[in-house]
Amino acid sequence: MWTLEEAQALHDAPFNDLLFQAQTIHRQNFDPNKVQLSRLLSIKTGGCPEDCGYCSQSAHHDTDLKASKLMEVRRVIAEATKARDAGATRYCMGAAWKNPKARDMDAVVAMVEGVKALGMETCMTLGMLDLEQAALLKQAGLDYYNHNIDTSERYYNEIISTRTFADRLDTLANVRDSGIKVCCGGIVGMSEEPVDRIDMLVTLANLPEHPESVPINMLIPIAGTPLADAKPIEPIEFVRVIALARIMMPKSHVRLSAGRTAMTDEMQALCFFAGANSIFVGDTLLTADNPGEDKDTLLFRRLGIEPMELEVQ
Ligand code: SAM
Ligand code: DTB
Ligand code: SF4
Repeated sequence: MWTLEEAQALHDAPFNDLLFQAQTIHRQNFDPNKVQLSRLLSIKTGGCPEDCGYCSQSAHHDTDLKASKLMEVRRVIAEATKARDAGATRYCMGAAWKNPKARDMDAVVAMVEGVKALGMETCMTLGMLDLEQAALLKQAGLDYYNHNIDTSERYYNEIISTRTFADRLDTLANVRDSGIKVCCGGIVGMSEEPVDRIDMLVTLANLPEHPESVPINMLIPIAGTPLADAKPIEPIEFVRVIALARIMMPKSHVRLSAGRTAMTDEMQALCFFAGANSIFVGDTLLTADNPGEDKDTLLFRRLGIEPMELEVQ
């Protein structure tokens, strides 16, 4: 169990000491020159009843986004095939729902089965899940479920009012109990205090089991959302958060998630050194821009990084 004081002391250590420790732990657990590639697809975009202050897809905010219905299964599989052929090993499908409805489950199950049959790992993020829905997804072969705590418990209420921090933890417990692997992280750069970032990592590291994947998103400011003008996080501070995540959850894949288009190559290189070993590839995330294949291929070549192969189960 981590205390906030222990995590804070690590976070505040001289930068070189923090990075040396993070890289040492990283090497004890992973090949330091391999990064896992995931690909996202928004299977149901916009019109979300939740009011997450950062999100382009919330019906509460006046963003430019066009809402759409649930995508057809065969289109999802066609997109996943392209991602696999471009080197992605995990396919992550996201829907802008508070929770999946009973009538959606057949289609969602067919998507998991279809993508799995392509030989990729599957991940979904569909909002809250009850135990029954989690069991159904597990049975379909779902490998991961993404559900983020987003920030500290203290700051959470400033960002989202339509569901609680405890609701998030309940869904995470249902996912864990069903035997699906957990992908859970958060966002930094939402005008939170440093202590909120540290406390978020303490909550993650003190879950009954560490999430197998920990996405660290840097806020992508979206016009029309309450966080459109949030002050960007300072790059060195962002790298400290990655290093802390690596040290506190040594065996988890730490994903350098949203926000890479606003990062320099040097900042991303420091994040990889600090222990990040997963990214989203492709030129879009769910609705926002991502660097795209050419840029990432070039960056990996310059850093001598290679895509991580799928572990044989
Ligand atoms: N609706 C589902 C949910 O919220 O659980 C899944 C999709 S939601 C878009 C997945 C995660 O993306 C959020 O929890 C948040 O951490 C991240 N995210 C959303 N918008 C973002 C933004 N503008 N910048 C950075 N991260 C963002
Ligand atoms: C996560 O932590 N980041 C991804 C994934 N989980 C679903 C989503 C990032 C979304 C970025 C904003 C957008 O594309 O709308
Ligand atoms: Fe809806 Fe997810 Fe966006 Fe929140 S983050 S508004 S739950 S799509």
